Amino acid sequence: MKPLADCKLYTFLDTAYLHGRAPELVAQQLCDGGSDLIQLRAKNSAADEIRAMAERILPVTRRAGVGLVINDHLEIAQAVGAEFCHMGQEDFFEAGHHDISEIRNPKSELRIGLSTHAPAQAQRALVAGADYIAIGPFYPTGTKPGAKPVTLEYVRWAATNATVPWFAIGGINLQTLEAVLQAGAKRVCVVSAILNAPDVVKACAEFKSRVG
Ligand code: TZP
Ligand code: MG
Repeated sequence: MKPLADCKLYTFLDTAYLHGRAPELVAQQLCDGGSDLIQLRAKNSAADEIRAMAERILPVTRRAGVGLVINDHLEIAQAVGAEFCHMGQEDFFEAGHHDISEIRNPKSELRIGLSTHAPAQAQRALVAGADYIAIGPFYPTGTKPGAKPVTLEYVRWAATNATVPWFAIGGINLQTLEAVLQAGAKRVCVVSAILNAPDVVKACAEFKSRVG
């Protein structure tokens, strides 16, 4: 896969939006549309189902040179050989961790991303040694109902202060994208605007052409 700093479009295989489609098929469409990273996010699936899905997706992402991120499940990410695991504030800091070295197997190449919702959370994620951070949500989103949107001021803060690659997330669609880019984002996460589009490859490619 390309260096993380060059990864601009981070898309998702969120099982809530699959509507019966095979995960490896959608993974192929996300790759064909130009995703640089793909996260497997399966909030309502059991660990063995998530592992089985990851094993079906990984050959697709590998062939395309796209990094696979496993949400929440560190052991699965490590076991299947995914490139990344993504964790929220509650999975990491609120679970009592302070430094990524506490959870990373020193023999593994697994990289860790952390969600952040405010500059103070970003600062502690950077100190903890996160390989990347996600910042947001910027707009209300059905993908994470109840998450309170933050202002674009947070993008401006990250543009000046973040020392690892950072991705803007939350309610980003082809209409809201411009404001996020204008505020200084260079990398974005897009979930529903791509997975709910009539043509996933085309939607993905549209975002890719806008973020470079
Ligand atoms: N974390 C913050 S917002 C969000 C996550 C996982 C969901 C983003 O989904 P969408 O559909 O792109 O708004
Ligand atoms: Mg989580």
